[in-house]
Amino acid sequence: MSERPPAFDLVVRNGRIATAADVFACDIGIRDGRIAALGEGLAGREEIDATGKWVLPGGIDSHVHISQPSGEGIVMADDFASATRSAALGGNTTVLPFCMQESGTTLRSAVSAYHAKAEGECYVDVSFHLIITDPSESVLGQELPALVADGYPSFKVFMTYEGLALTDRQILEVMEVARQTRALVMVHAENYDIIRFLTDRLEQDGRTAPRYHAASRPIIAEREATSRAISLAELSDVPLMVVHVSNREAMEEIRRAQAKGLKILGETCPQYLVLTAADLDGLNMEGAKYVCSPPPRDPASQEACWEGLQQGVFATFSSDHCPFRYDDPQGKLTPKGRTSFRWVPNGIPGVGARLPILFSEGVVKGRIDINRFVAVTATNHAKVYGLYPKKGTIAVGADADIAIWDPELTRTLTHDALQDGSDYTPYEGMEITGWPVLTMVRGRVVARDGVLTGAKGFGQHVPRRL
Ligand code: DUC
Ligand code: ZN
Ligand code: ZN
Repeated sequence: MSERPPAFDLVVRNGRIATAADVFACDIGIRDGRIAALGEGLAGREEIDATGKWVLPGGIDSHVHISQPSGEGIVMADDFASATRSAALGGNTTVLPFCMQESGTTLRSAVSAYHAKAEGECYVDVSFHLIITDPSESVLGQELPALVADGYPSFKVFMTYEGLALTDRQILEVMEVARQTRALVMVHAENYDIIRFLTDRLEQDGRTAPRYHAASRPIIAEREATSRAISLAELSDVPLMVVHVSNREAMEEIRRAQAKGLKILGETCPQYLVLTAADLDGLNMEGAKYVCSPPPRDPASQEACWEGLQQGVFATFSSDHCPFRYDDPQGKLTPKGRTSFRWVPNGIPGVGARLPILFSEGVVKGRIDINRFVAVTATNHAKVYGLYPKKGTIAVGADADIAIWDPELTRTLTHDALQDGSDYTPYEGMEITGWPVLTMVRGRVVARDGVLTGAKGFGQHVPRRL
């Protein structure tokens, strides 16, 4: 008599599983890239022993920038291969980058261009947001509604930056389309005129070093724009995601809106938990390594961002991965950047470091529990952006997107291990306890023990619906 073949392609055995709600011990049976069973004594053609490890939903990073044009002579450090490679090594199974509309071009052409850049290049799954920089009649009337229907139901608008900032009226027009199409607006909330005014004054005073980037974008500028964006969303009766919140005042604006019953969501990022403006003080141009917006603040702001994560004011914890090389004239050391912080490319890498930092500083140090970790790194991203329950949880029927974590593995964070396209990490030297030792996308192991095992091009685009 022949033996019955194993029921599953792959079984993850003996792990402790955490979702956003529960902790339980069982085996996971995987078939055709999806979770087919949770149970005891499951048998598979292949098996992974997760004894002593956490088995978590793979991380979803819903805020990353990849291959985005960033100004004349500046080149972003990551393409889709290098960014998703680093994402996989850092325990992520899906990332959400942006298709940015460039002035004078259509949104549809931006979407096609980013798909062409990503096609055949990705190690993890990818799903695109849009960035709207020119809300023309045809964008609002035709392109946006069609793109929402095609699976791009979230778009970012900027309240600051030359060539990107929208007026309040334009934001209202975008929000109107979001209401009609049930899409989600994401906002970069900083007051453009405050920043322009302070930047001019600082330059006039000869204060041009990278550290003055932080002085040019004070908390008041973020708080005011956050409050205004929330008012515009309230008027428009739409949900709003305030991304990369850096401090208490902005966080409290969001909390107040939530208490009023408004559907205002918030996001914070590793730089606001573990960096401060003092990191921009480095000698020569070293401070440029930390130039991002909003800038890292102070220890009290870090505490506020932790509180926002602990108390659910922030639904998501993302990297805002926006990488430039440091020692490179097309990166942070662009010749113009030496003349003023105004020209230093704005953004820092973080897609590979996000999860280890939150695990170590959050879970291991007792600031958040494992369920909150899963919620703010995976489940809430899937729910907010329309990927749930296909992604973001461990449940029968979900994609087998899984990260296995060794909660006791202690290592110093170095750029080498992250394998992104940049030449530094702003988190160099942090002592991290708890590392992802295996990342699996749709049942396929894409990273194991710090080694990439996935295939370029295995990552797929995932259309979304809210
Ligand atoms: N905003 C982002 O979301 N990323 C990088 C730069 C910025 O201003
Ligand atoms: Zn932004
Ligand atoms: Zn960003």
